[in-house]
Amino acid sequence: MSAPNSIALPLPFEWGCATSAFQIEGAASLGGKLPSIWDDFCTQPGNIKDGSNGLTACDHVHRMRDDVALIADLGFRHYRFSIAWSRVINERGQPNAAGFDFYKRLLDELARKGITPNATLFHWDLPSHLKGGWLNRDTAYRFADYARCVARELGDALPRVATLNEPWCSAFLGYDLGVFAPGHQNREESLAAAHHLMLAHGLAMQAWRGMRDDTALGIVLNPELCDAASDNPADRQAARMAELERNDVFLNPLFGRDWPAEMQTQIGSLATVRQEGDLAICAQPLDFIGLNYYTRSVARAPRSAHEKSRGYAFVPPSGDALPLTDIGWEICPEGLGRMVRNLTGQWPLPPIWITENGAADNTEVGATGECQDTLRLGYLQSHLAELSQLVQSGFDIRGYYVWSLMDNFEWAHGYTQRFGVVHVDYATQQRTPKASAHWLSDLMRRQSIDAA
Ligand code: PNW
Repeated sequence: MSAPNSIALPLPFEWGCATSAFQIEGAASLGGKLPSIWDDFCTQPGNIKDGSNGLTACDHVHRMRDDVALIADLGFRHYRFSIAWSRVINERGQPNAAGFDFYKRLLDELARKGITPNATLFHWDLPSHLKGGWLNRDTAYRFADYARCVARELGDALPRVATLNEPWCSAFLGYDLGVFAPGHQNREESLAAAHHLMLAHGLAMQAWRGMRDDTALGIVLNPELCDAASDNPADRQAARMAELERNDVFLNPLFGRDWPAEMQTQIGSLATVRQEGDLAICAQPLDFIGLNYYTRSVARAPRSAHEKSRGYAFVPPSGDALPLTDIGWEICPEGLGRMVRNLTGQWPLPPIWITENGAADNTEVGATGECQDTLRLGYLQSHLAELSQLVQSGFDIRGYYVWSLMDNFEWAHGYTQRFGVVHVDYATQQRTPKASAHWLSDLMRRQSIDAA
């Protein structure tokens, strides 16, 4: 299998793979690690499809050296991971040395293998002891304290840091749809959480820059590309509302713009949630923006009261319009291009990294010991072809990280969905690179040869 000629990216282009702490680490109470809201959420029956949790996950904390060796062997030169806030900060807000020690060893190991780290401070695993979670403004200030601590303890080894991963998921899946921790279903709460998350982002940027000025700082979003279910004006307005919620609520504050009026009217308590000067805090200059792209969505006009509170409802993909991955998401490579064009047309984005892209393909390891994940392979090929077109037409995209290095805890889906280019047998913790991993290795090797 060789790389198709349609994929050609100019160097220096960052090829990487991505993971997040809760999804792979395990060791949930080792060395004073405290619970997060995802630990709590997993204990409530019905929240996680297979009733599982993150207590062991991929046991990455104990297998870190081997996992880093695997990343290096596959030829990835960049690794995106997240730091578990509740591993490194204790209840009194002081650094937990044992927790930091794990990340110091990870960073040493990455450096030894010539892999550049790309760290995210918050990938949804909020420490449980922070009262009120993202509904409490104080959490934003605690996040800045945490950022300051990471800058002090690990900053020397971190060239690039993202504050938040996909704050839309934390706010809206967590506080409105209730499918993510903490599992609330309250529209006003989700908007308050969104504001506090962006405030936390801005405060953390300020806190980090107060400690050092040699780190590239940014944020990772998962912008929406939403098509209307029909040409009917009510459906078209619904698609617009979905994009406002997912894009404008997060991108506007980053560039000092207020929320769109349609979103402001959805939260009666806005005046008490937002304080004078908040917008200026959110709008810290960004060195980069990370964009995660998996699929497009389709919206229709709202019917139920809850749908009306948000102004839209999603139409679940049927597979008729576009083929689906195993998790049921449409495969829509041209959507990556449309999304990047939409965003760059509306906001003055800094350089872009595609910080996640990938597919659920639940193919198991076969009798021959190989994992032929052809669905994922096709998905990656079509999306990388789209990406190289974008780069060739001048969009400033500097890197691509596949989600994910290895199969892991897929949130509310538990271990039922496999996103890894490396297969994990959870009974033995054995790692087996899939066909997609071999193909990516080959592509990365050829790209570096071509550019030499
Ligand atoms: C992202 N949605 O999650 C996350 O950053 C990863 O942790 C996750 O494993 C990956 O994508 C695959 O799901 C999302 O429902 C989860 O729109 C759900 C949605 C979007 C992103």
